[in-house]
Amino acid sequence: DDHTYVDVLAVRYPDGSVRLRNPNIELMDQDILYHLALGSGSHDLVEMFGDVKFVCMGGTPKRMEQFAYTIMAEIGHKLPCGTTLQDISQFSYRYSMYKVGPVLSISHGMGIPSVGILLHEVIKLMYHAKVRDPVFFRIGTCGGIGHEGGTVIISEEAVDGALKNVLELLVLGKTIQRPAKLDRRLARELKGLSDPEDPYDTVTGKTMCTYDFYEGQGRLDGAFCDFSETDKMEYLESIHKAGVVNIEMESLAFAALTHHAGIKASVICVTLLDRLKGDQVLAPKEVLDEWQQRPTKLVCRYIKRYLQMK
Ligand code: R2B
Ligand code: URA
Repeated sequence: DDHTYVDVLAVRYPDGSVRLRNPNIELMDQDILYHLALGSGSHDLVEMFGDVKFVCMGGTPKRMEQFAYTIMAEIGHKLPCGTTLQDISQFSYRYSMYKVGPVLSISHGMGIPSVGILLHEVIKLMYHAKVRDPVFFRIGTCGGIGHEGGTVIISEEAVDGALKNVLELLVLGKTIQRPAKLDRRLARELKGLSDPEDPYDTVTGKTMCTYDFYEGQGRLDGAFCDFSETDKMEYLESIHKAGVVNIEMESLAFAALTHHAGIKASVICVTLLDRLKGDQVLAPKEVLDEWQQRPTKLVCRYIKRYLQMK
């Protein structure tokens, strides 16, 4: 609902399938999606991916494999007898990708460059496979700003380290800007699916996206630090006042590139700590593992609802 009618027309075909804002692709006799180990010449992408409806991304291959198994159980998807889930992109040695019926589960690595490369190829994959109206989710981790560890945060929009709501990219030596907008309605719908009985909060707000985990997020505990604890706290308090509820490292590219492609998208992260209280991730591994299931639960609920409505 953030798109104007004209905007949507420019980036979608009338049937809802993804149109590329790049005239070069349809002129090529094949398109190699190098980092996915797939290609339009070597694979029947319509046959393999034509039924995709949801694309879920998260940082690590292990978590996205787990997500694939979780969504498989939740939607009651059965694999052909005697087969197991396969990492479709295993021979890229870069990203992992699993397909469970209408759901793709893909790892995106850490940071804007990594998720950016993946989004170029996944958006092209949607185009080649003639997928209609796909919905993209990022399920991830973050640092909370005024929210304790274990809180689920749904992003309303993404901002950079200077609170700008745009992704800046250097193209041919010039900086271009793309608005980092997320689908507000989708964010509200996800918030509406949170269970009041959950023993943790689910909140919405602005997400800050940085190019670094340490200095870029105002941490005092990196290998380098040229600012004081007072400087750090002033900065964190100021972004808190500006409505920032969490910090992570991919939302800006995720929001900007999906928006540019006319694809509905949402970012749902769990906080690993409250950055107003510290820098180090201290929670034990078992606790961190349980927390990381929380954004997954919300997305599973959304997907299940959607499939039941059909
Ligand atoms: C959250 O966690 C990672 C850094 O630890 C990064 O990918 C992010 O956005
Ligand atoms: N991921 C981040 O980017 N920052 C944090 O503080 C925790 C996880």
